[in-house]
Amino acid sequence: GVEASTTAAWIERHRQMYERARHPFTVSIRDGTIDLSIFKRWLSQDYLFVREFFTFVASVLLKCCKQDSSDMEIILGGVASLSDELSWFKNEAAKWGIDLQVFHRSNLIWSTTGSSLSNISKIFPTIACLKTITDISLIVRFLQSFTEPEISYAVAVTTFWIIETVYQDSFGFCIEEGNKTPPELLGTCQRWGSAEFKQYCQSLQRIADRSLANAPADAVKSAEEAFIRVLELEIGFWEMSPSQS
Ligand code: HMH
Repeated sequence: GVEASTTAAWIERHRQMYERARHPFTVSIRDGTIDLSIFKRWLSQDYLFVREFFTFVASVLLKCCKQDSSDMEIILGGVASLSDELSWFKNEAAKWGIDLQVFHRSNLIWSTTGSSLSNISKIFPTIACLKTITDISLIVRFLQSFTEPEISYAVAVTTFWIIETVYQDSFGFCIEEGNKTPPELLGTCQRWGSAEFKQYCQSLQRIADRSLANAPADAVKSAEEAFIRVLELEIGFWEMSPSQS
């Protein structure tokens, strides 16, 4: 039947913030003024993010199995697309001459030892690297809190939907009519801006709306808070890649 979309209403209610998530960084890709060194930095940061994002997506899959296995195919499709994304990052990094391992090793030590910043800086004196890792840990820790079993499927899947949608919206804009996106960045924009990725995001949105329609009021409230927090964190993530060098 035709039901009002809760998530569409949230986009309207928080439109200003939603639009800010289409950040000057991606706008600078679209208008062709992007500094390639900044693009490369974003690429290594996002690679780290995606590695951590797996844990979150796995937890959504687990909640889905327990609650509503009819969504299984869509969520599994998300896992498959992430797996594809990791290989894509490795290829892309090689193309740009980026050493992903440096970032990855630093991140590993950071997350497994929970060391203090001063300890880490003794091991990895590269400030840029350090900053990246602390910034990423904000969004990663936020996502980790959603893997707890007490967090309902409705809240987790809504969070999943908005995370994917921010990228879909931002990179989709870079390949819309009138773009001056540099040809060497079109592949990146296609990855999240394609019609296929858009359909996947729309499937996630339908799942989120249906789950929210059946969720208790406090879960709906938590999901809206998570929605806002994701937008803030995504904006923060783009801020790591300033549009001006
Ligand atoms: C920070 N948000 C961030 N990275 C991504 N790759 C996505 C969303 C979409 O998968």
